[in-house]
Amino acid sequence: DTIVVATKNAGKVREFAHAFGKLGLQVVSMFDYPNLPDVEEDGLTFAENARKKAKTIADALGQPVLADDSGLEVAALDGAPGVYSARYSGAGATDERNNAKLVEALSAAADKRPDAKDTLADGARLLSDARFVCALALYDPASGKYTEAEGYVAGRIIDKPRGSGGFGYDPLFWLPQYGRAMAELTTEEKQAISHRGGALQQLLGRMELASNG
Ligand code: ITT
Repeated sequence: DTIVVATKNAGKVREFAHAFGKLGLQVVSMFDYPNLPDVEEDGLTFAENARKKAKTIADALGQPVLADDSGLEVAALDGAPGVYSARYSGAGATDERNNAKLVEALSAAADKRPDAKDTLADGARLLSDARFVCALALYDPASGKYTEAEGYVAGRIIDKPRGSGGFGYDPLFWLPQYGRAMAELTTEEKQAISHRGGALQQLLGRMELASNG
């Protein structure tokens, strides 16, 4: 059996493939459907964007589709980059450029904030509290119904990248309770604590409830 995930993000595909693989489901992503339209992510919330991605692709394919809209909310930046996380560094944004921009934006004002005084053993500065948010939406064109879930994980932004796992802002996302950055976790470990893992767990519960009537 397969599940279609409306994403072109290779990091997300890897995480969904890992999670759904355990359930015996194979993930099909937008890399397998290169001719489908790009969905304009103009929603004001993660949930809105997730619903739009799921519905657009599900209507095009005529089958249920799961979508993920996610991002980073940084306290010292009043919640930015938020829904703009993927495009934070502008046109041609890459994970590297987004990370560089984040450290630059936070370093400038860091000296003035009491929460930016702490350092790790390697000298990295803790620049701000932050959280990852993940909104999942599964849309079934046959019923016209959405199943939705949201997950969060709290951490702190560091000014020097650590680790080579994960994707996106993971090398800059410090998890105080684990003493590691998100990019220093295996896919399995990340799944157990991440915004995406939490949202997926909740979604699976809601899907079971739905299929049980
Ligand atoms: P799709 O819309 O095709 O799924 P995208 O990369 O554009 O791919 P989003 O619009 O949801 O996805 O943007 C999410 C951005 O937030 C992503 O580019 C990352 O930079 C960041 N992000 C989301 N989840 C993350 C995670 O688990 N670890 C690190 N960064 C994450």
